[in-house]
Amino acid sequence: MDYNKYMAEPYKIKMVEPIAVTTREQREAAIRRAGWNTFLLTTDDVYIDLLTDSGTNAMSDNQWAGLMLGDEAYSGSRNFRNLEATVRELYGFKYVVPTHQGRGAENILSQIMIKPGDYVPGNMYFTTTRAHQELNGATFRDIIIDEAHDPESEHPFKGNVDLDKLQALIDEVGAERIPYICVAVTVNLAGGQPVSMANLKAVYELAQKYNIKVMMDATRCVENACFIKHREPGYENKTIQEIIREMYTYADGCTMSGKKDGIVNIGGFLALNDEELYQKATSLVVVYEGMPSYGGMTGRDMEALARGIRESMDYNFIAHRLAQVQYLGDKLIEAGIPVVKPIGGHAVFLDARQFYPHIPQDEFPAQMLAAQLYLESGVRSMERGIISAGRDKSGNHYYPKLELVRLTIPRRVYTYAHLDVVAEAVKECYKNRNNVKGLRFVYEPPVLRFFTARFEPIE
Ligand code: PLI
Repeated sequence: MDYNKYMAEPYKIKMVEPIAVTTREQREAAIRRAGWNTFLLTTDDVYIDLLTDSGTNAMSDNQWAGLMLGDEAYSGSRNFRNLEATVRELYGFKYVVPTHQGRGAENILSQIMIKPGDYVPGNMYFTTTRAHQELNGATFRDIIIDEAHDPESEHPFKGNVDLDKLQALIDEVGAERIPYICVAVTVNLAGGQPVSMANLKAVYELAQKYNIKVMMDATRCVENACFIKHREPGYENKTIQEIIREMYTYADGCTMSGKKDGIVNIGGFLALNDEELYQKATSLVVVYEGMPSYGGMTGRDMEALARGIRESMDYNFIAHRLAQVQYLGDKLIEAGIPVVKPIGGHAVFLDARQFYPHIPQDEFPAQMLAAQLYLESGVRSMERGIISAGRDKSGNHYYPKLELVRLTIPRRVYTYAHLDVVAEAVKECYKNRNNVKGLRFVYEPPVLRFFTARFEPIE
C-alpha cells in the first residue's frame, strides 16, 4: 500500500467545513484590525489556519459517537472512569487528575511542587509551562542540548537534555532546590523536536540519584514515540504503544494537553505515580477546575479524549501526520527557504532571522513575517520568537536564539493540496523579503504578551 513517498490519508472525509476565501484588500483591513497580530484575526478572515495544532483537530466518527455517551453527573462520571482507565493502561501512570486543558495541569503541578527560590530545569521553555513555574516563585533553567538552538543542526534528537547542564545546575543550587525536572516530548519551541529513549532513561537515572522527580510534558508524546520508532536503533519493530509505555517508565508524572496528541478540541490532565502528590493535586483541582471526576471537562469531553488517546496509538495515524509536516518542510527546503531542520512533528518553522536579516530582533521579524504571509495568502501562522519569549524579571526582553514563524498542521484537517498553497505563499513572501520592515508595540500585556499584543509597522 506504500505507493507514495508521503503517506496518503488513512481516513476519508465524512463532513466538511467551508473556509473563507478573501481578497488582498480584505486581508489588509483584517491585519490592521488585528493590530498585526495573527492571534487577533477572526476565523472569517482566515483561509488556511496554521496558527496552532492545539484544539484544532478533526475528531473521528468514533469520538463523535462517544460524545453522545456523555455522563454529565457532577461526581463519579463513567466517562472519567474510562479516561482514567485509558491513561493507566496506555501511559502507565497510577493516578489521573483531569483538567480543562494543559495549563490547568501545569498550574496544579507547579503549585504542589514548587517553593519560592526553587529552580526548574527544562528542555527549552514553553510559554504557559514557564509562566506557571515563575508565578510560583521558581527560576526556569534551560538544559536542552546546544544543537536545539541552531536551526541548521540536523541532530535527530534535538529535544535531548544535556546531562552536563543538568549536573551543573544540581552542583550549583543543590538537589533540594530542584523540585522536579520538566522534560517535554516533543519540544515545541525547538521546532517540534523529539527526545531519544536513551536520553529519557539517562535523565531519569541521574534524577533518581539525587531524589529529584521527573515530570514530562506529554503534550505531543505520540509524535515523540513515532520519531523514536523511525530514528532510534532497536525501536523500529516496536509499536507506538510499547514505546509510549517505555517512555513513561522514565517519569514520575506528566502534564497533558489533550488538545494536541489527544486529538480533541478541549481537555487535559495531570498524571502521577505518587499518592501523596495525588492527594495534594485533588485538593487543588476542586479549587481551580472542578470535581476530581471532571476537572473542567464535560463528561462528553472526557469520553472523546479517552477515545482520542486510544486512536493516537495507531501507527497509521501518527505516521501520516509526520508525513504531512515533512511534505510541507521538504517543499520549502527545495525552494531554498530557511527553515528549522530536521522538520519536526507538529509544524514547519520558518527562520525569520535568515528570512529578514535586515530587521533587528527587537523590531520583531517573526511577528512581521507571520503578518506578511497572512497578507499574501490568508494563511495564518504564529510568531515563536522574541514576542513569545516575553520579558525577564527586570523588564528586559528575553532574546531567544530562535526567531521563528510556526506553520502548525492541525491533525486530520488539511490535505496535501492545502499544503501546496502554503508553500507557494511562503515562496512569494521570500521573493519580496527585501522590501519588508519591522514592527513596534502599540499595546503590550504584562504576561503571555503574544496572545493579545498589538503592533504597528515601522515606516
Ligand atoms: O494549551 P494548553 O493549555 O492545553 O497546553 C499548554 C501547553 C503545554 N505544553 C506544550 C508543549 C504546549 O505546546 C502547550 C500548548 N501549546 C499551544 C497552545 C500551541 O499552540 O503550541
